[in-house]
Amino acid sequence: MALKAGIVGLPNVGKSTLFNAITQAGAESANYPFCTIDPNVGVVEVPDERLDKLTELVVPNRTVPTAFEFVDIAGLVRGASKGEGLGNKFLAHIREVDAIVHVVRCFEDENITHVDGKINPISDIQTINLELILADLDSVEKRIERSRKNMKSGNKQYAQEVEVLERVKEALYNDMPARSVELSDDEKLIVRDLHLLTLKPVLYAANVSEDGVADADSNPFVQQVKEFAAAENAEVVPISAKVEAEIAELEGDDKAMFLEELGLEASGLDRLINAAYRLLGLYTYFTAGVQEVRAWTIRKGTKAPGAAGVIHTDFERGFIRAEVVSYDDLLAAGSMNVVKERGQLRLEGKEYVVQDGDIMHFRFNV
Ligand SMILES: Nc1nc2c(ncn2[C@@H]2O[C@H](COP(=O)(O)OP(=O)(O)O)[C@@H](O)[C@H]2O)c(=O)[nH]1
Ligand SMILES: [Mg+2]
Repeated sequence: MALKAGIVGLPNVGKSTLFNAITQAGAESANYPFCTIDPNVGVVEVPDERLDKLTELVVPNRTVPTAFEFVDIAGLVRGASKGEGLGNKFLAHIREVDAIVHVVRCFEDENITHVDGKINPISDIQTINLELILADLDSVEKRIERSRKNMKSGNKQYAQEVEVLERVKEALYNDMPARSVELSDDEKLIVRDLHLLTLKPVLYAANVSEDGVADADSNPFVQQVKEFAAAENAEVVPISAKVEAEIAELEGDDKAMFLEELGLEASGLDRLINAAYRLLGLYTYFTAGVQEVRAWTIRKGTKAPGAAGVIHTDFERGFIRAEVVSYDDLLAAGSMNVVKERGQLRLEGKEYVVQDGDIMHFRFNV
């Protein structure tokens, strides 16, 4: 399951700098066979304190975090929806990702040209959003036209389709993203078909200058972005791409010293990665044995057999039952034996919906 977050933004806002920092943090690609080999795609491991604690408890031969992919999507300029720059190619790349990290320039630097000549994060965001909205409007209008023709057959399904799509179109006309339209589950299915760009969840990465990174919240540009994002219920992660790129090259004590010099407690990258992971609607479950303690990624709402299938399709096909204990129960008990004594190891069947933090052991037969 290769879930992807795409990094978008205007030219010269720091997308590639951020992407390089993310990929330099380095993931053992052998552990993640699902990952694409492409210079613009990087694998990131998800930092998880629970995995560290489980490792201390079990002392396995190896520990493997879960991971997902970041894609550096270059080339968006004003007019992309009309074919400017990389135009449609760029938009096609966005269509393939599951969530969007929108990098916004909040740093000033005379040496780095801004495409519009001055720093204005809100206008930058709107420029990008407008291109996405225009592309979606195109898709929606085409589909409405088709559905109207099909309505003549008398099939009620098309009338409903037109009604829903008209609501989405109305929002787009008012410069609102498709995700702002409230839809029932049935309606979502209709809209999902169109793979709209503005339906994808978004978070904003406010790229601040290296000297302002410790106090990013008082940066007026960051404040503007936060206000804007609040209206869309979107998260903002202030980060200095340049600092992160420098941190990514350091290790151990050097890294700690550098962070201290900057007045930072931790790298902003971890926060960004975790925020993107949440944005993708993902849960983590664990397997914990002496060979390996490992984190696995599922979508919220996945049932036990589906979760087993993330490890191997055989596990899903031959699924019998799962032994499950919650992370909190295992941590409080201190060992699997105590968990069993306390009766906290549950046997769950095919209908069990896996929870974030579950520790699972699958019984299967193929
Ligand atoms: N001063 C400063 N420069 C930055 C920062 N982030 C990126 N840059 C510089 O801005 C330029 C464009 O960055 P790049 O990552 O290539 O932008 P992209 O076009 O969005 O991929 C490069 O020269 C970077 O070194 C930052 O936080 N502060
Ligand atoms: Mg770039």
